[in-house]
Amino acid sequence: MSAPPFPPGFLWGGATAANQIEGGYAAGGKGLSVQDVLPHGLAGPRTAAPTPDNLKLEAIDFYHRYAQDIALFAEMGFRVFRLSIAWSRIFPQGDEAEPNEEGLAFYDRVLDELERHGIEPLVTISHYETPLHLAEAYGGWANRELIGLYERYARVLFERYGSRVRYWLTFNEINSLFHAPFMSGGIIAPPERLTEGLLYQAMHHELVASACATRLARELAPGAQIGCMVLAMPTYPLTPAPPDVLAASAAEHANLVYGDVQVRGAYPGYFLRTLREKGVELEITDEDREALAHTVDFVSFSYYMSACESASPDRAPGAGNIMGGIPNPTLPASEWGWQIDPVGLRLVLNQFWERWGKPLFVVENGLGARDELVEVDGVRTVRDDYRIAYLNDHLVQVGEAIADGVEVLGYTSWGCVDLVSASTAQLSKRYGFVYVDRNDDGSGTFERYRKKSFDWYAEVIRTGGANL
Ligand code: BGP
Repeated sequence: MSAPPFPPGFLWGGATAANQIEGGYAAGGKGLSVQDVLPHGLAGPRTAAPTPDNLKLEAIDFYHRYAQDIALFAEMGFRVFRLSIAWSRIFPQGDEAEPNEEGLAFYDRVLDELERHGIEPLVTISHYETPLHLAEAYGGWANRELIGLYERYARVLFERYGSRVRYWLTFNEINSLFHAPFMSGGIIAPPERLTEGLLYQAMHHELVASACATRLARELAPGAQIGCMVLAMPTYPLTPAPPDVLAASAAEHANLVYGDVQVRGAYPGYFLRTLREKGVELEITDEDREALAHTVDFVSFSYYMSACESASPDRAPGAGNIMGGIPNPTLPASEWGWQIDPVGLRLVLNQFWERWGKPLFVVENGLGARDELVEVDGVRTVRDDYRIAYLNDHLVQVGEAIADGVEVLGYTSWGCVDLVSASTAQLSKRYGFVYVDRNDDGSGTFERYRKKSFDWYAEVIRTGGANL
């Protein structure tokens, strides 16, 4: 057998987001974020104030247990850990003049702990965590003022952590805005104003804000590498009929436009045509155009599934997570209907590399499943062979893409410790190598247990992928 294709400096690790792990929703001066009023995830509705059934309020208590979790990641040999900074810990309302020192100090401690274990941080600046006040008082990202407020927040982060964090992501899954306007963009608008035009304008504001942060990083944190982050979902034509191929290509364009702007610095022609046809006129200032020219250093993405598209007017309704899409009849699916397609990951890596020529980072991938805690020789564990199989098959395809010549910086498996699911807001949809004793009804001890996949992943990292 030939040597595994993963380069020696490959960044193996795991990924999380503040609202899904931290808890401590009101601790240390933290303000509310949109997540604190979303007890049911994507299914909605949002509540007027935090309610006890919202598992994110305590999540898995990483806020108090981060040292224990990071030690477990170190035990697996992680070289990188993806975390997000909760915007409302730093600016509780989002629009204060000065940041909250207690919030900043918390991330100092987390970074200290990572440093102690030689784990590189990968920081998402905004992961579905818009401060609630910015949603309620400003209407979220539909309001141009958020660009300046985000820039102020990013400035504080670069000044405080710029010398110790090399890899930054500006917005998690920036292309989810149309599919989850409130969770993704804090957008609140009366139904008659919640139009496509408004969402395109919000998208533009996020793209400008992302570019402004990149420009700022060049000045304040010259060693920093700034990445965009998109939800990648390759879309295949449902049949080989050219209209279906065209429909699939249009669905892909709707996602690729974000990377096109963040990598190339301007809106592509196909997108301008879409706007014209929809009668949408974006407000784009000269300053916006200048800002957009500040493009990213690398492209990161989440990958869970692929989907199909068809030109047929009676196309089946969407299934799956945020993006929907027609299920692929040739593929198996997870319990939540997410189509399992390891080869799609190789395809997407090649597509992004050929399109943008920037180093790529797989910053989310994994299998959500219901795990059963069992006792083996007096030790509590989960026999999650299904998860091992999923991750193994996907990592094999990452290896294939590297062998194809694609530059891949690293791989962070999603939810390396069990966390609250974004779409269901429950804990029973688990992704981790580490089981957390917490249940959907809020019961549990918060104890951590190593699953079978824990030892498997440690071995993947130790051998540089030779055991795949
Ligand atoms: C992505 C999000 C994550 C995450 C993941 C898994 O869309 O960036 O926050 O949760 O999907 O989704 P879920 O938790 O819904 O299973």
